[in-house]
Amino acid sequence: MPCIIFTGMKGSEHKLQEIKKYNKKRVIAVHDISCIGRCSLTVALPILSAAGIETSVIPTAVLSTHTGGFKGYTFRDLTDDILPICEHWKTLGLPADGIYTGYLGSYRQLKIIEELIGDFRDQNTFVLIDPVMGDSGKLYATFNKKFVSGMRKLCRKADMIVPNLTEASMMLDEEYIEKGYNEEYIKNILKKLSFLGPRYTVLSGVSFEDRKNGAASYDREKNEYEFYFSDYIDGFYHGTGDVFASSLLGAFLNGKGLAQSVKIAVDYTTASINLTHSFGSDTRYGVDFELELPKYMAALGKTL
Ligand code: PXL
Repeated sequence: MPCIIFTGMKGSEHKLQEIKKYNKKRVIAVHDISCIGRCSLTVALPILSAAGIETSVIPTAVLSTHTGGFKGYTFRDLTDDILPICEHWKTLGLPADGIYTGYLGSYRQLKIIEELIGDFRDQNTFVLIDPVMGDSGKLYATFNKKFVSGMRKLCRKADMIVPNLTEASMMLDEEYIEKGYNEEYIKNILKKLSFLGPRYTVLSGVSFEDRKNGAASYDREKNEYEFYFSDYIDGFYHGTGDVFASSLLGAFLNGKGLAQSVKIAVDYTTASINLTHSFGSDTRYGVDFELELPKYMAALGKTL
C-alpha cells in the first residue's frame, strides 16, 4: 500500500514539473460564426483547443449557415463591434502568441483588422492570415474584386498566409488554373505570393496527379520549397480550408517546423474528409473532423 502512495506522489510531482515547463499559448481568432455548417470559428476553436491553445475570438459576422450551399441564410455584419472589443481587451493587457484571421464580414473590416494586428502584435506574435475569399475558381457570394485587392494589402501584415489556388490566383491577378500545372508553376506562385509580405506561404489544394492532393509551402528566408500529398477523396467538402489552416497553426505554434506542420495538417484534413466520405455525410455541413482530433493531438505529442 505505501508503495502505491509513493508511486502516486512521484507521478504528481512529475506532472507538476511538466505543468511548470509547459509553454501556454493564446491565439486571437478572427472569423465569422456560421451557426450551421462546420467552418470558421466552429472549426478553429475546437482544433486550436485540441492543440492546447487558449483561443480568444473576434466574430466578424454571424450567419445562420455558411454561404456555400444553403439558400436563404441570414448575415449579421459585426464590423462595428470589433474596435470596441479591441478597446476593452487593451485594458486587460493580455499578450497574444498568435493572431489568426479568416473569413471577414466586410471590406471595412480589412482596415480594422490591420489596426487590430498593430495593437496586439509584439515581437513574439505570429500572424497567420487565411485570405478566405473563394474556391474552385470563384469568389464566395459576399466578396468582390475590391475586397480581393484589400486582402492582398492585408497580407503584408502576415507572417504566414494560407490561400488555396483560387485565392492565390485572385490575389496575383492571374488566371485560375484548375489542373495540369507543374511544380515550376506552383513554385512561381509561392514566390510571387511571398512578395506580398509574409515569410511563410502555404498553398492548399495542390495536385500534380489525379488521385493525390496536398499542399506546397515556401519559406522565403530559407528559400525552401516543400510539397506534401495525400490521397484525393472524391467530392467537394465545405470547411476543409478552415480545418487545414487551423490544424496548421496549431502544429506550428507547438514548435513543429513548416514542413512537419503542413504534413500534420494535410494528414488531419484528409483523415477528416475520409471519415465524412465513409459516413456518407451531407458535405454542406462541413467535415467530420471531431473523431480525428485524438490522432491530431497525438501527432502534436499533446499530453501533459
Ligand atoms: O470556409 C469558408 C467560409 C467561411 N465562412 C463563410 C463561408 C465560407 C465558405 O463558403 O461562406 C460564411
